[in-house]
Amino acid sequence: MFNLILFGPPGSGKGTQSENIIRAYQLTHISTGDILRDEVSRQTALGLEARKYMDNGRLVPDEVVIGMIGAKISENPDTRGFIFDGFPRTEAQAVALDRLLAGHQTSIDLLLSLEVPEAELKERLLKRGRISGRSDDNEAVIAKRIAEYKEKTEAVATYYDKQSKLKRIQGDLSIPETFGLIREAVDSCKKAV
Ligand code: B4P
Repeated sequence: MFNLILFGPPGSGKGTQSENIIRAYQLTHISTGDILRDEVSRQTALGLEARKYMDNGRLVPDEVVIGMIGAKISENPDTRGFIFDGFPRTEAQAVALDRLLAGHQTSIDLLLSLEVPEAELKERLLKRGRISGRSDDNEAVIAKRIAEYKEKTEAVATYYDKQSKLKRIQGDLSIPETFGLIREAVDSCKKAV
């Protein structure tokens, strides 16, 4: 199995580049943002709870998100590997993910960190907000999401850097150009090819 984390601040292109990676490497995509938005749109109990956090730019509590991930990993025993998009977002989530994967005799191979300047992040998310109407893509919530990222999520990169699994990727190029850099990084990690 080849297991990849796509990491970065809100709007750095995790969802966008995940689509390219899945096509190229046939990995199973697990996006906590997509799962949570699906729960919200179906108005499940979990969704109604999660919405309170998402609409305020805050992270959904660790225990909720970790439970969702454990179920998804168990549902895909024969996969070539997973791409984790938007997870882990706290050090506690990273520790839980390592433990969950160890329970399936596998582990994270690579964390790709998409690096994008803050002004560009804000511009992208405001633009998406105008087109998609996503309720968390407005100026006040975007600022909170970026602050939350700095306070709680950045530490995840350090956690995997200590395991020599971190690779930084320039994320403010065009979508194909950034994907070219991702391909180079994944292909140099021999298990993926
Ligand atoms: P996510 O769904 O993960 O969303 P995101 O971080 O905002 O966006 P992403 O980085 O995927 O950006 P995208 O490709 O779409 O999280 C949403 C919320 O869910 C969080 O705030 C949190 O509340 C909750 N949540 C999710 N996971 C959680 C977890 N593990 N724990 C707790 N809470 C969790 O790109 C954005 C825009 O930029 C798009 O419009 C795209 O077209 C554009 N773009 C992308 N690449 C570009 C490029 N190279 N050039 C120009 N534009 C580009």
